[in-house]
Amino acid sequence: MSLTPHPSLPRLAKRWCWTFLLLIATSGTLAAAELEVSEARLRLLPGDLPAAGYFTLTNASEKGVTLTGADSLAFGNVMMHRTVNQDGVTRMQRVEQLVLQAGEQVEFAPGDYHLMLMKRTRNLAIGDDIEVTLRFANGQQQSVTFRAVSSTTQ
Ligand SMILES: [Cu+2]
Repeated sequence: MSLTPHPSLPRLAKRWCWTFLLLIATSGTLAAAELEVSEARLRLLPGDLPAAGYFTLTNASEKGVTLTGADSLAFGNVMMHRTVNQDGVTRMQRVEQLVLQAGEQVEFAPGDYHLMLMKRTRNLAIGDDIEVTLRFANGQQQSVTFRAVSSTTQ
C-alpha cells in the first residue's frame, strides 16, 4: 500500500463533510449559550465540610429545559438541594430535577436551591476558580466557572 501525497477527491469530500458537522456542532453550542448563568459562586466551609454552590440560571431559549444535576473534577460528589422550612424546622431536601420553562429564571441562593459539593479532590482556597458542569435532561451540558468565596459571603 502506498501513501498518497495529496488527499484523494473522496477524502477531500469527507473532510468537507467533517467541516459541515463541526458547523452543526458549533450551532449546538450557540443553542447552549441561550442558557445564561450569572453570579456563580461557591461558598467554602472549613476543612472537608461541603461547599455550597450558588448561581442564577436563566433559560433564554424558546424551549423548556430540565436541570438534572452537576459535577466537578474538584469534588467527588455534587448534589442539588433545596433548603425548606417545614413546621418551623429548616432542613435540606434533595432535588432530582428542576424544570425551567422558556424565559424562566431560577436562583440558587442561601436558604433556597443550592449545589452541595462534597468530597474535595484537591485543596481549594478563596479566590479560586472552579469549573462545574451543569447537566440537563436533553444531554446538554454547560460548563460554569464558580468563584470560591468565604463562608460569610452571601
Ligand atoms: Cu445542601
